Amino acid sequence: MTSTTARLIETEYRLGAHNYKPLDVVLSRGEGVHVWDVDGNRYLDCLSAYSAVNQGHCHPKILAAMVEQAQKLTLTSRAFRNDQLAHFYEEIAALTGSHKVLPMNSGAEAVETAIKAVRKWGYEVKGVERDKAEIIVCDNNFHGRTMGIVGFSTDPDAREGFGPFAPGFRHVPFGDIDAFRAAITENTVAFLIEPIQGEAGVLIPPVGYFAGVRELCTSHGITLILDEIQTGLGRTGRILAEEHEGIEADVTLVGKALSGGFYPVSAVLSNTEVLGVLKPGQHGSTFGGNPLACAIARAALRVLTEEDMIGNSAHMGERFQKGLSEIRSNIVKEVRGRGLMLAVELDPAAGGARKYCEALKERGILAKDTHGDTIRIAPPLVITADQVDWALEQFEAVLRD
Ligand code: IF1
Repeated sequence: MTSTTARLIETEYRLGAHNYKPLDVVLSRGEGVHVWDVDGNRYLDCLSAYSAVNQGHCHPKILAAMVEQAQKLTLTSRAFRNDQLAHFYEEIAALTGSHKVLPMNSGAEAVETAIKAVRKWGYEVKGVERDKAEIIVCDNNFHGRTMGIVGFSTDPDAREGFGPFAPGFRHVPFGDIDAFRAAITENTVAFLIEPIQGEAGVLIPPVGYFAGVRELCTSHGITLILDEIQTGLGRTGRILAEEHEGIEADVTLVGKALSGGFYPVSAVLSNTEVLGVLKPGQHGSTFGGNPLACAIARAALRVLTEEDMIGNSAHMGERFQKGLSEIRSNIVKEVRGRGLMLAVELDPAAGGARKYCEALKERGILAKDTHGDTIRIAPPLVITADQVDWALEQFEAVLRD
């Protein structure tokens, strides 16, 4: 480790809150699937900032759109209109088949917005008794870090010491249709769920689970909210992960790659009924829907489709997953995923995934462990076959017997 890296790490440690324990790599440049540290070492990024850089680092067309808009108009507040918002609405609605859009900034803000809207919908449209609305969520969910959201987390690290929390949430095991059916009451207004649980370790539900969930939500008048903030926008090889399940959510949440990693942009996408309950003055955000965010998001969505990153995600994901599954290793318990949302779960006897991520860093791969024994793998969707094959060589070298 050079003195530059050591000095920057020491300063971070001394002055920064310790709410993260990053790998000891100090990055200074990114381009496509690669990032470089301050010492000039190149890495293949297998995290993509938790799927916020699906389009690859510093995509030139998104950068150009950002620079062009930043020189014209960056923020007006929603007290006035701007010439980017309507175009953003049109383009994201067309791409996702949505009828109403509410733009926010962080993913958590989109989640909180959906919770507010669906509760209001429950009282005003469904007729649930005031302050009795219930939202069903899954064990091991991850939807963000705000008070409302960690209040229904089941992860002790995410919620210990932050109480008291808001009521109105019921928990069911992910993938268990009988448990979901049993949790429904007359006060249930929504089911908030990730199509694939990312932070929990890339957990994929049983075949038919979401078809059953969709049917129960429809028959009981329950709003199905799919949190596609991590799974959406090409990550799983489709524009939205719900396509793998052959269903349509009532409300879809997107964020992260909605800006290609250039700017915090998120959005609540819904049918007309749910977002239709919000009237002027009942919800808002200083930066939500600003012209710079909209211009960046428009470019980020355009390159996803123009450069067929979604098709590449499906093809390279299959190649990557097949290669990982063929590694002969006595510490690999399971390889799972869809598209380029992959995970390698190690046997607990291996001593935890972190040290394998450290070993991968030494071989030029940046990957992140989750929940102790799982290495998550999510490179930018622009990865090529040669880069996948090179990455597989590194994973094989680190994981093989
Ligand atoms: C951190 C995790 C991933 C998300 C889903 C909403 C949000 C996220 C499915 C909130 C955000 C981020 C948060 C970031 C690390 C990362 C993460 F490890 F925390 F859990 F991706 F899995 N829904 N996930 O994944 O979006 O408000 O952050 O924009 O907190 O360290 P946000």
